[in-house]
Amino acid sequence: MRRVALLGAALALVGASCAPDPLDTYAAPDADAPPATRAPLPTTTAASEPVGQTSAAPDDTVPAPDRTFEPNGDTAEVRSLDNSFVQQDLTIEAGTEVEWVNGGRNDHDIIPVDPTLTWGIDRDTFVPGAEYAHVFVTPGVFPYYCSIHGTSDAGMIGAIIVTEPT
Ligand SMILES: [Cu+2]
Repeated sequence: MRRVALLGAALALVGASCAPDPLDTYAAPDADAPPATRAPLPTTTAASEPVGQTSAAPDDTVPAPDRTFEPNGDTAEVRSLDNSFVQQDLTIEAGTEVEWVNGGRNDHDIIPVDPTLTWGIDRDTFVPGAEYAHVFVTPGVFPYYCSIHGTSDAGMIGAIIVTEPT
């Protein structure tokens, strides 16, 4: 009988001393911070939705893809010289066709830095005088380079900066 009483007292002590304290200290900081920082996000998403095309919206099993825009008929030219792209950083609206012209005396190539992208042209095809065109339909920054005269971040490099149509 005495043992049972002691055990009961010990359990009561353990329960009383451990449970409340950690909960109090964790609850306070978490309660305030997240709502303040997350509140603006839904507003931005909702505001931009009507502008874009919503063909992919119903499929909720796949992450939302980048927004794409139809070709707009505009073209912009980049000259591939020996050994630089002119102009090096070109800003266009989504839907614009970029046309690279090899205006040099040497072969060049055009390789996107992002290896998952499929546009570009190899040196066997992009000989002096050759042209290569690609329509950029997705807003973003697309760095590229010539692998013969540069690396992904130095030498003969360029970038297409694609903005959302106004
Ligand atoms: Cu080159």
